[in-house]
Amino acid sequence: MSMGTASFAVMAPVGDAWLASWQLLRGRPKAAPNSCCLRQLHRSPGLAARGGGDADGSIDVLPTGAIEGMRPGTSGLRKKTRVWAETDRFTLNFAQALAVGWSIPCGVERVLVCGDGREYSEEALGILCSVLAGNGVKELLVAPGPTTTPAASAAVRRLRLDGAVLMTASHNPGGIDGDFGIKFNTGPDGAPAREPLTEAVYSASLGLQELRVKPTYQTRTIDPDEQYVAQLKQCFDWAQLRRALAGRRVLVDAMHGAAGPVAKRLLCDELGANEGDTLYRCQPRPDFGGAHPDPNLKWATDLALAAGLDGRGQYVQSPKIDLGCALDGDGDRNMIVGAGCFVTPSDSLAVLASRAHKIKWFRERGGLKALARSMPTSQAVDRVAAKLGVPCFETPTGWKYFGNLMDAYQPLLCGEESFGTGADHIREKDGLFALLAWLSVLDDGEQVSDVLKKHWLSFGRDLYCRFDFEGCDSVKADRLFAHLRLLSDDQQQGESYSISEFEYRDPVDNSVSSQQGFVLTYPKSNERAVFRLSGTGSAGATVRLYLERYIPEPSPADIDAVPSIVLTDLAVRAMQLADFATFLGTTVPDVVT
Ligand code: G16
Repeated sequence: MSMGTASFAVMAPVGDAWLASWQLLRGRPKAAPNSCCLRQLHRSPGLAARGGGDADGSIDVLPTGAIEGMRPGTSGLRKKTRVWAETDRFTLNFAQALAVGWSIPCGVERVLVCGDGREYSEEALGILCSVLAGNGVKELLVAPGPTTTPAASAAVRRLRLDGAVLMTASHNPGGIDGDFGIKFNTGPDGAPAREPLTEAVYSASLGLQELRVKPTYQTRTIDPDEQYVAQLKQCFDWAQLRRALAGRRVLVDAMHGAAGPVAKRLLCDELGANEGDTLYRCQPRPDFGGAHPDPNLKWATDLALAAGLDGRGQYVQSPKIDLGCALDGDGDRNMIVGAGCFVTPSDSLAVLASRAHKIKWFRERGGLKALARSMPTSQAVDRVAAKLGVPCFETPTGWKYFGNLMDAYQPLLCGEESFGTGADHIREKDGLFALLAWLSVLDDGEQVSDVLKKHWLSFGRDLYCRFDFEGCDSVKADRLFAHLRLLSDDQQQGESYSISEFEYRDPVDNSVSSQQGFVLTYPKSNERAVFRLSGTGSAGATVRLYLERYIPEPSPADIDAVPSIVLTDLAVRAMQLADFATFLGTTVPDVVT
């Protein structure tokens, strides 16, 4: 990723190799560059500038054809890095489809292009900038280094940009054998593109006939982290945070993702925490140090152990920290742990909601106006909403569904079981926001485990966990969901369960999103299981099974229960009903969180 700081440098910061490759293509050979752009272009049979281009001759118009497989998933298009880097014209085509689907020629003029710094980002940055410029983007803004998704959203909003293109596959592993992705956010709201736009990009990818590429273009370097820190200063009381940090052992694991530098800036430079004690894996690396940058008990094992926990969240040793937070590759996900306890993302949301009055962003704006969670997230937050007398919305999985609610109900707090927490201060989930929110709601000397216990005793406990079945055959996974659809159509009166497919009507714009997973409910035992196909994988299918049991008046044993253990019987019933053994050939999950 670029380290340039000059304003309006001629050429993108990664532009030398790119320029050289284009010069080669245009018959002006320079030293042979070893760039992926060059590889992509030279492997394209018959791909040569048609000549003509735009009126001043600075844009090359090149023939191309459709490439399959460019439908964005839950959050952008994610593929194996090798697909982006080695498939003929893949990145070029997607960049062009993005430009066409987004109608860049009609007013998308100022665009931020940045990312989490994973492998292939430099090459992709060059390609994206040249295609965006070739399609009419007038001002290309780039970041001085790896950038988190929340910082990009903050920058778009505060600088009133027309959008951002983010090079990230979020929590997916990086490296040449890992994943790369591109997502895009609209401006000036800074929100992830909604379905109509992602579908427009997909259909543009299917009809593509030409690439419009500007081999020389200008970029301006801005610092999204500066915008982000300024935004967080509006959300939190800095003096309160300094006190909370000073009295606790806090550890942040950025998993070698983009959040490390901004975590240091916030916690150490701004709030006075000691760097050596507070920061772990906070230097960004293109391959995340070979680790899987997914903040959960399976992958953030060192942080869990520092909190005294094993990979199932069971107490195994004396804790060395009072509060810990792991962040994913692009810094939007978070996992919170306390001394000897793991906080499920669903409980984290519910606790923050019940103590929102302690957080400046909500307190100074008249208190929470609404809460929201994705459908598979536990219903713990619904109980807080009922007590506060505010609406609680249940959306499909995907942060983009919160955008309209954030505009309509301010201030709003929302979250997802997939380690996402956030508010209407930006339009992305925000890992460091979650950490600062936890620091704000803890009373002096209060431990995270005390907070959880008090919460459960007052609202009841939603025991909750998720089973993931990874690398499934897509055809078999589709059959499993067809079977669930049949079950939901055919169910008989009087059965002890009900099963239905989730559909969402956006209360603000009335748009409908169908086929968003199946909900299996056992009303008598206050249990729920949700089946859903992941939308963030890059190969095969991942089937998710979400399990929840509500205990209105938890006993001491319920308070101490480890959800992944006590929900086993519910998991067995749900897997039997859906017939995992036949359709997936297994009932043993790959990951339990
Ligand atoms: C993305 C979205 C989240 C969503 C998650 C679901 O997360 O931004 O809003 O909850 O995907 O993932 P899946 O479809 O695999 O269950 P991220 O952090 O990967 O961008």
